[in-house]
Amino acid sequence: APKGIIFDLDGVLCSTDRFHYEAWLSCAREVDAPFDWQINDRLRGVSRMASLEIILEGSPHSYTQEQKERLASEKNERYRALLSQMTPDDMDPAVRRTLHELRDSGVLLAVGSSSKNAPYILERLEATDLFDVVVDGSMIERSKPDPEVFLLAAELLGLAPEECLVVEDAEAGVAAALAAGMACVGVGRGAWPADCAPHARVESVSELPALLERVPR
Ligand code: B16
Ligand code: MG
Repeated sequence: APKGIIFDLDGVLCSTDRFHYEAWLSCAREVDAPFDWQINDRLRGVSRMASLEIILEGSPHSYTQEQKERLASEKNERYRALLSQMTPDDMDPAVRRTLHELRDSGVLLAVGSSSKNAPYILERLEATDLFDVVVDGSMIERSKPDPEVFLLAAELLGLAPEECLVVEDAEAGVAAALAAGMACVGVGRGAWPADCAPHARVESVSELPALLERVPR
Protein backbone atom coordinates (compact mmCIF):
# COMPACT_ATOMS: atom_id res chain seq x y z
CA ALA A 1 0.00 0.00 0.00
CA PRO A 2 1.20 3.56 -0.65
CA LYS A 3 2.63 5.68 2.19
CA GLY A 4 1.09 8.83 0.77
CA ILE A 5 -1.96 9.64 -1.33
CA ILE A 6 -2.05 12.83 -3.38
CA PHE A 7 -5.53 13.94 -4.38
CA ASP A 8 -6.47 16.20 -7.22
CA LEU A 9 -9.06 18.69 -5.96
CA ASP A 10 -11.49 19.75 -8.70
CA GLY A 11 -13.37 16.69 -9.92
CA VAL A 12 -12.02 14.35 -7.24
CA LEU A 13 -12.64 15.80 -3.77
CA CYS A 14 -15.38 18.20 -4.87
CA SER A 15 -17.10 19.40 -7.97
CA THR A 16 -16.36 22.95 -9.03
CA ASP A 17 -17.15 22.11 -12.66
CA ARG A 18 -20.36 24.06 -12.87
CA PHE A 19 -18.63 27.17 -11.46
CA HIS A 20 -15.75 26.94 -13.94
CA TYR A 21 -18.31 26.37 -16.69
CA GLU A 22 -20.39 29.40 -15.79
CA ALA A 23 -17.38 31.67 -15.37
CA TRP A 24 -15.74 30.58 -18.65
CA LEU A 25 -19.06 30.81 -20.52
CA SER A 26 -19.27 34.57 -19.93
CA CYS A 27 -15.65 34.91 -21.05
CA ALA A 28 -16.35 32.91 -24.25
CA ARG A 29 -19.35 35.14 -25.02
CA GLU A 30 -17.23 38.23 -24.58
CA VAL A 31 -14.66 37.00 -27.13
CA ASP A 32 -17.32 35.56 -29.52
CA ALA A 33 -16.03 32.02 -29.08
CA PRO A 34 -18.16 28.86 -28.83
CA PHE A 35 -18.32 27.11 -25.45
CA ASP A 36 -19.92 23.87 -24.33
CA TRP A 37 -19.28 21.00 -21.90
CA GLN A 38 -16.94 19.32 -24.37
CA ILE A 39 -14.71 22.40 -24.49
CA ASN A 40 -15.06 22.75 -20.71
CA ASP A 41 -13.75 19.17 -20.35
CA ARG A 42 -10.54 20.16 -22.13
CA LEU A 43 -9.89 22.71 -19.36
CA ARG A 44 -9.77 20.13 -16.56
CA GLY A 45 -6.47 20.22 -14.72
CA VAL A 46 -5.11 22.84 -17.14
CA SER A 47 -3.89 26.20 -15.77
CA ARG A 48 -5.99 29.37 -15.99
CA MET A 49 -3.96 31.02 -18.79
CA ALA A 50 -3.70 27.76 -20.77
CA SER A 51 -7.49 27.38 -20.37
CA LEU A 52 -8.00 30.88 -21.77
CA GLU A 53 -5.83 30.02 -24.79
CA ILE A 54 -8.05 26.98 -25.48
CA ILE A 55 -11.15 29.24 -25.44
CA LEU A 56 -9.47 31.85 -27.64
CA GLU A 57 -8.83 29.14 -30.30
CA GLY A 58 -12.53 29.58 -31.14
CA SER A 59 -12.47 33.39 -31.19
CA PRO A 60 -12.23 35.36 -34.46
CA HIS A 61 -10.41 38.18 -32.61
CA SER A 62 -6.85 38.45 -31.41
CA TYR A 63 -5.86 39.77 -28.01
CA THR A 64 -2.75 41.35 -26.53
CA GLN A 65 -1.09 39.81 -23.48
CA GLU A 66 -2.54 42.60 -21.36
CA GLN A 67 -6.09 41.94 -22.63
CA LYS A 68 -5.62 38.20 -22.00
CA GLU A 69 -4.59 38.86 -18.43
CA ARG A 70 -7.69 41.01 -17.94
CA LEU A 71 -9.95 38.28 -19.41
CA ALA A 72 -8.37 35.67 -17.11
CA SER A 73 -8.67 37.83 -14.03
CA GLU A 74 -12.32 38.67 -14.80
CA LYS A 75 -13.01 34.95 -15.15
CA ASN A 76 -11.35 34.36 -11.81
CA GLU A 77 -13.44 37.06 -10.10
CA ARG A 78 -16.64 35.46 -11.39
CA TYR A 79 -15.36 32.01 -10.37
CA ARG A 80 -14.47 33.15 -6.83
CA ALA A 81 -17.87 34.80 -6.39
CA LEU A 82 -19.42 31.40 -7.19
CA LEU A 83 -16.95 29.56 -4.90
CA SER A 84 -17.99 31.81 -2.02
CA GLN A 85 -21.37 30.02 -2.04
CA MET A 86 -19.73 26.65 -1.32
CA THR A 87 -20.29 25.05 2.08
CA PRO A 88 -18.97 21.88 3.76
CA ASP A 89 -21.98 20.11 2.19
CA ASP A 90 -20.25 20.46 -1.18
CA MET A 91 -17.89 17.66 -0.15
CA ASP A 92 -19.63 14.29 -0.40
CA PRO A 93 -19.93 12.93 3.19
CA ALA A 94 -18.70 9.53 1.94
CA VAL A 95 -15.55 11.19 0.58
CA ARG A 96 -14.97 13.00 3.89
CA ARG A 97 -15.41 9.72 5.83
CA THR A 98 -12.93 8.01 3.51
CA LEU A 99 -10.32 10.72 4.09
CA HIS A 100 -10.69 10.25 7.86
CA GLU A 101 -10.46 6.48 7.46
CA LEU A 102 -7.28 6.72 5.35
CA ARG A 103 -5.70 9.15 7.82
CA ASP A 104 -6.54 6.88 10.74
CA SER A 105 -4.85 4.00 8.92
CA GLY A 106 -1.60 6.02 8.92
CA VAL A 107 -1.41 7.07 5.26
CA LEU A 108 -0.18 10.63 4.65
CA LEU A 109 -2.62 12.74 2.64
CA ALA A 110 -1.94 15.63 0.28
CA VAL A 111 -3.75 17.79 -2.24
CA GLY A 112 -2.01 18.38 -5.57
CA SER A 113 -3.99 20.96 -7.53
CA SER A 114 -3.22 23.24 -10.49
CA SER A 115 -5.64 25.73 -8.99
CA LYS A 116 -4.50 28.88 -7.25
CA ASN A 117 -7.90 28.81 -5.57
CA ALA A 118 -7.30 25.40 -3.95
CA PRO A 119 -6.67 26.77 -0.42
CA TYR A 120 -9.85 28.88 -0.64
CA ILE A 121 -11.91 25.90 -1.82
CA LEU A 122 -10.57 23.70 1.01
CA GLU A 123 -11.41 26.48 3.46
CA ARG A 124 -15.00 26.68 2.14
CA LEU A 125 -15.27 22.87 2.50
CA GLU A 126 -13.72 23.01 6.00
CA ALA A 127 -11.33 20.31 4.78
CA THR A 128 -7.91 21.99 5.14
CA ASP A 129 -7.04 20.08 8.32
CA LEU A 130 -7.61 16.70 6.69
CA PHE A 131 -4.36 17.07 4.72
CA ASP A 132 -0.71 16.94 5.75
CA VAL A 133 0.29 18.95 2.69
CA VAL A 134 -1.52 21.17 0.18
CA VAL A 135 0.24 22.10 -3.06
CA ASP A 136 -1.68 24.61 -5.17
CA GLY A 137 -1.19 26.44 -8.47
CA SER A 138 0.68 29.32 -6.85
CA MET A 139 3.47 26.99 -5.63
CA ILE A 140 4.45 25.64 -9.03
CA GLU A 141 5.80 27.01 -12.30
CA ARG A 142 4.47 24.39 -14.71
CA SER A 143 0.94 23.05 -14.36
CA LYS A 144 -0.30 19.53 -15.22
CA PRO A 145 0.57 17.55 -17.39
CA ASP A 146 3.98 18.53 -15.97
CA PRO A 147 4.73 16.36 -12.89
CA GLU A 148 5.93 19.36 -10.79
CA VAL A 149 2.80 19.61 -8.61
CA PHE A 150 2.94 15.93 -7.58
CA LEU A 151 6.73 15.82 -7.14
CA LEU A 152 6.53 18.84 -4.83
CA ALA A 153 3.71 17.24 -2.83
CA ALA A 154 5.78 14.05 -2.39
CA GLU A 155 8.82 16.07 -1.34
CA LEU A 156 6.81 18.02 1.24
CA LEU A 157 5.33 14.75 2.54
CA GLY A 158 8.90 13.47 2.89
CA LEU A 159 8.23 10.57 0.53
CA ALA A 160 9.78 9.23 -2.67
CA PRO A 161 7.55 9.35 -5.79
CA GLU A 162 7.29 5.51 -5.78
CA GLU A 163 5.73 5.68 -2.31
CA CYS A 164 2.88 7.90 -3.50
CA LEU A 165 -0.44 7.24 -5.19
CA VAL A 166 -2.20 9.97 -7.18
CA VAL A 167 -5.99 10.17 -7.49
CA GLU A 168 -7.07 12.12 -10.60
CA ASP A 169 -10.05 12.81 -12.84
CA ALA A 170 -8.34 14.59 -15.75
CA GLU A 171 -6.15 13.42 -18.62
CA ALA A 172 -3.60 16.15 -17.87
CA GLY A 173 -3.49 14.98 -14.25
CA VAL A 174 -3.02 11.29 -15.06
CA ALA A 175 -0.25 12.23 -17.49
CA ALA A 176 1.39 14.30 -14.72
CA ALA A 177 1.19 11.41 -12.23
CA LEU A 178 2.70 8.92 -14.71
CA ALA A 179 5.48 11.40 -15.56
CA ALA A 180 6.19 11.70 -11.82
CA GLY A 181 6.64 7.92 -11.63
CA MET A 182 3.67 7.51 -9.30
CA ALA A 183 0.87 4.97 -9.23
CA CYS A 184 -2.39 6.54 -10.37
CA VAL A 185 -6.09 5.87 -9.83
CA GLY A 186 -8.56 7.49 -12.24
CA VAL A 187 -11.88 8.70 -10.86
CA GLY A 188 -15.26 8.69 -12.48
CA ARG A 189 -15.05 8.24 -16.22
CA GLY A 190 -15.12 5.34 -18.63
CA ALA A 191 -12.56 5.93 -21.35
CA TRP A 192 -8.93 7.05 -21.03
CA PRO A 193 -6.59 7.43 -23.99
CA ALA A 194 -4.00 4.65 -24.19
CA ASP A 195 -1.05 7.01 -23.57
CA CYS A 196 -2.42 8.26 -20.26
CA ALA A 197 -4.45 5.44 -18.77
CA PRO A 198 -4.47 5.22 -14.95
CA HIS A 199 -3.36 1.95 -13.31
CA ALA A 200 -6.81 1.48 -11.77
CA ARG A 201 -10.22 3.17 -11.86
CA VAL A 202 -12.95 3.93 -9.35
CA GLU A 203 -16.28 5.72 -9.58
CA SER A 204 -15.68 7.61 -6.34
CA VAL A 205 -12.94 8.28 -3.79
CA SER A 206 -14.97 6.23 -1.28
CA GLU A 207 -13.96 3.04 -3.16
CA LEU A 208 -10.26 3.73 -2.48
CA PRO A 209 -9.68 1.83 0.80
CA ALA A 210 -10.99 -1.40 -0.76
CA LEU A 211 -8.83 -0.89 -3.84
CA LEU A 212 -5.58 0.06 -2.12
CA GLU A 213 -4.10 -3.39 -1.70
CA ARG A 214 -4.59 -4.08 -5.40
CA VAL A 215 -2.86 -1.01 -6.93
CA PRO A 216 0.15 -2.03 -9.01
CA ARG A 217 3.43 -0.66 -7.76
P1 B16 B 1 -7.42 28.43 -11.08
P2 B16 B 1 -7.20 20.74 -10.35
C1 B16 B 1 -7.51 22.84 -11.97
O1 B16 B 1 -7.61 22.25 -10.71
C2 B16 B 1 -8.85 22.77 -12.69
O2 B16 B 1 -9.19 21.43 -13.01
C3 B16 B 1 -8.74 23.54 -13.97
O3 B16 B 1 -9.97 23.50 -14.67
C4 B16 B 1 -8.35 24.99 -13.66
O4 B16 B 1 -8.24 25.75 -14.86
C5 B16 B 1 -7.02 24.98 -12.92
O5 B16 B 1 -7.16 24.21 -11.75
C6 B16 B 1 -6.55 26.38 -12.55
O6 B16 B 1 -7.45 26.91 -11.62
O7 B16 B 1 -7.91 29.31 -12.20
O8 B16 B 1 -8.37 28.37 -9.91
O9 B16 B 1 -6.00 28.73 -10.67
O10 B16 B 1 -8.12 19.84 -11.15
O11 B16 B 1 -5.73 20.58 -10.70
O12 B16 B 1 -7.48 20.68 -8.87
MG1 MG C 1 -9.28 17.66 -11.56
